[in-house]
Amino acid sequence: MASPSWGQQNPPPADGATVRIAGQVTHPLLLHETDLLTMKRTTVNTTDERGEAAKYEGVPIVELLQRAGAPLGKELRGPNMKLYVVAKAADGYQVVFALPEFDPGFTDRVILLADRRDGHALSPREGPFRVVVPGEKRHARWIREVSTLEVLQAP
Ligand SMILES: Nc1nc2c(c(=O)[nH]1)N[C@H]1C(S)=C(S)[C@@H](COP(=O)(O)O)O[C@H]1N2
Ligand SMILES: [Mo]
Repeated sequence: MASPSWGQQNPPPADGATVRIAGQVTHPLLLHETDLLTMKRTTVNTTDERGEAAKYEGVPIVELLQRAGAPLGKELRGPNMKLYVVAKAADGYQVVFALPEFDPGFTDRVILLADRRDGHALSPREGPFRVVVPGEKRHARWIREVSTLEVLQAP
C-alpha cells in the first residue's frame, strides 16, 4: 500500500539518536549514539523515581561540555559563574543546571548523559539519552529523551 506521506502510524526514522551541545561554547557538537561509545564512560548505581535500583551507564556531561569548549576548571570563575545549561527534551520538557554542578572542581557528584540502563539501551520513552542526577531526592531533572544541552548566560 503506497503512501504519499508519512502518517502518524508510520513516521520517518526520527533523528532522535543525536544530542546537541550548543549555545555559548567554542565548538558546538552534534553527537550520535556511537560517538558516546568512544568517549570516557561511567556507570552510576542509583535508584529510580520508584525507589528501584538502577544501574545507568553513559558519559559524564562534563566530558561533553569540555569537548564543546565550555569554560570549566580554572575558567569557571567571574562572569562565567552566571552560565547555566538548559537541557531540552523531545516532548518540550526543559530543565536547568548551573554550570558548576558539572565541574569536578566544585562537586564529586557526576551527572551523566545516560544511554543504557541495567545493561540495555534505553527504551524509546526514556532515551536514547537521559540525564541522570545521582543523589537528587526528586527526579524532576532526570530529563528523558534529551535532544539538546544549551549553555547560556544569565543577564
Ligand atoms: N522529557 C521528560 N523528562 C522527564 C519528565 C518529563 O515530563 N519529560 N518528567 C520528569 C519528572 S517530574 C520525573 S519525577 C521523572 C520520572 O521518571 P520516570 O518517568 O523514569 O519514572 O522524569 C523526569 N523527566
Ligand atoms: Mo516528578
